[in-house]
Amino acid sequence: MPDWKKLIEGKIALAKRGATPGKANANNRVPAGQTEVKNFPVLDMGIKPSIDKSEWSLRVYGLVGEELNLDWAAFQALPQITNVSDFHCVTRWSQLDMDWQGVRARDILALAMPLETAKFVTLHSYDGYTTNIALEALLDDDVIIAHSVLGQPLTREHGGPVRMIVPKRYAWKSAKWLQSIELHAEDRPGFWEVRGYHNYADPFLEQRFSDDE
Ligand SMILES: Nc1nc2c(c(=O)[nH]1)N[C@H]1C(S)=C(S)[C@@H](COP(=O)(O)O)O[C@H]1N2
Ligand SMILES: [Mo]
Repeated sequence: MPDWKKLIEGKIALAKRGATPGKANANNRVPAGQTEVKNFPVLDMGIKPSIDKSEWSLRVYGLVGEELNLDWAAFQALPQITNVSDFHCVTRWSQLDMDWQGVRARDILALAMPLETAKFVTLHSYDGYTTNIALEALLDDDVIIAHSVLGQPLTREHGGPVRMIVPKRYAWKSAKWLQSIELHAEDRPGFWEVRGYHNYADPFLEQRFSDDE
């Protein structure tokens, strides 16, 4: 059992610690308060579920016209893309040029035919983690349900078999070990969002905590 209290307090302390001025790179791709890294750190709550592809499925449910249950073969058969984006963790590291490969989230959502009333989403993960986001945000071109990065299938520690990638938000919105996508009419704060993290989480606006603008 991880020491939840310690993990949560430790992560919040990292996110709150003073910014490191002057570290933003020349093209301004590293947001304020972030430092560029190249070693792709691992960050999670310490439970790293092991899910075999033969047992893996992705469910889309809630306010949908047709509930969806994709197994691995069905997921692989969908149009595959590569999207290069930057990854910003609220604990103040950013890694640039991540070449995520997988299926556009909007292609998978379209298969489930979201109802008019569906406005918000909860991403549920195999480790029990949740995070919330507006449905519209998942329809962007760069949002990908990824199975590979840096030329390799996603390792278990980075969320394999499949994780969400939402480049325009801090990385806690990019749920690892993605299990299901639940659509609702109202917004339902997820694991970190109920613990004071910002609901929207734009790294370029430094929306770290709910009391930031
Ligand atoms: N399921 C799940 N997804 C998660 C987390 C988690 O604890 N569980 N942590 C989030 C946080 S805070 C970050 S910074 C990124 C880190 O991804 P990485 O470990 O691949 O670098 O995953 C996000 N997705
Ligand atoms: Mo994070």
